[in-house]
Amino acid sequence: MLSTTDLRGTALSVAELRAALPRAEYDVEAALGAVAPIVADVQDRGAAALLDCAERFDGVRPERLRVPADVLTAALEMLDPDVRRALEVSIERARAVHADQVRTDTTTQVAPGGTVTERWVSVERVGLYVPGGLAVYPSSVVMNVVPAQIAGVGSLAVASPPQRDNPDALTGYPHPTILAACALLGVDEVYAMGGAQAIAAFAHGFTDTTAPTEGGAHPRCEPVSLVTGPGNVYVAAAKRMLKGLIGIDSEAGPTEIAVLADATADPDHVAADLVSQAEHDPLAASVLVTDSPELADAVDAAVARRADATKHRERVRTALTGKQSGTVLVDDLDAGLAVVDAYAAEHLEVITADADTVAARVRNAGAVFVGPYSPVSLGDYAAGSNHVLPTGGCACHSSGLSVQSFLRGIHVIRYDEAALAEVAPHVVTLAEAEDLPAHGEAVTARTDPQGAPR
Ligand code: HSO
Ligand code: ZN
Repeated sequence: MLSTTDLRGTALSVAELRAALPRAEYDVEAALGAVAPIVADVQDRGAAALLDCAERFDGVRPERLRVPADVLTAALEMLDPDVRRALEVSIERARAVHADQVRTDTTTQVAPGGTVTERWVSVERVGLYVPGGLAVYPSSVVMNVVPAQIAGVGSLAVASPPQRDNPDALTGYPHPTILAACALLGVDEVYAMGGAQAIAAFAHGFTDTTAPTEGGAHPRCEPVSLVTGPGNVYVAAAKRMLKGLIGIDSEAGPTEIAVLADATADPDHVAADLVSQAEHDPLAASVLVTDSPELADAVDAAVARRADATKHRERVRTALTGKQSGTVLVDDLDAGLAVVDAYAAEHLEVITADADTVAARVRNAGAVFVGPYSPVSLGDYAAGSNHVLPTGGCACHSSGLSVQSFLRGIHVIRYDEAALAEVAPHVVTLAEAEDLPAHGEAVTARTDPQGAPR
């Protein structure tokens, strides 16, 4: 079922490896044309445009764009107790891990009387996007909200597409489990808006004419400074388009899993993991990298069995047989490591003898899952790690979502007179080397007021 790329006996450069490996093109650029008028419409017409978009893309016109507080409470009350408990465990573990990411301000004494402090300040207002297309992702509410809250973000809004098939009381609102997850996390600003239009609404803000007036006027959804969260290609295109006006985490593409395995791996477990991520999307990528042709054959047979038996077999099959998925045969684990580093998977599993040592050598991956008992779906829900991760090879330069994503480090510079005088000649020299004498004069005006031009 999985196509095979045989790299045994080859010695390819990183660029050649990248070209040889299975990966789909994910054409965000092509979606820009469709997204531009939507973004412009939301900027022009605000709530009216959001309602029209909902009707057109989600098949339902929400009565209210902002989910009322009593609807959030009702969704939490309706939540299955087992799902509630599972979400609580997920939140608890994510909080434990993300709490350790908090940055402390550092002050470096550069010279006597001269210090540079790095002060960490959270982004003031953020918009978190939670997809709701082929599948709905309450777990993504956890993965976005927890780091933002721990970073100290003061104002936090969530958007997720309105659902046509909700229970009656919730028609036109996001999925009930998403609403319940927001309520559990104490998020009270939730909007029924999805796709590119949601990103545009966050970037530009809008007056919520669907909400009751407060003091004679409709309330505003104020623009945010940063939007995070995964989404489809239109969400990615809107992020690309609005980047600059707002900050973004990344342009997340379809999910990927790579498994680096040797003959010690259980083929059925590897197959289960490859199928698990293929379940997200027909464009999802599942890649096995191994030095064992026997394992590759056994995994392929198990993948075929599991793909036939699983609920979402249509999209699983499409994903597994697409050009983005396949098996890569290598000579040994060193070659395997070169392959997975070149691929830079969103998720990488290492299932080999001495997996810790092998995993420690990995340089490029969004997250690494080590050993036979750390499947990707553990990380999707309840490992404590974040599941919003770089895709499409971006793991060679970017990290997943974390507390850091919601912080800015501000350098605070404080020199006294003597410290400035001591370094002044070097500043003047560099200013002259750049032919920017006024830069030097800003220093000598203080350290040598007689000598400086007036
Ligand atoms: N594997 C997805 C996250 C997810 N899986 C959510 C299930 N629910 C991207 O990392
Ligand atoms: Zn997943």
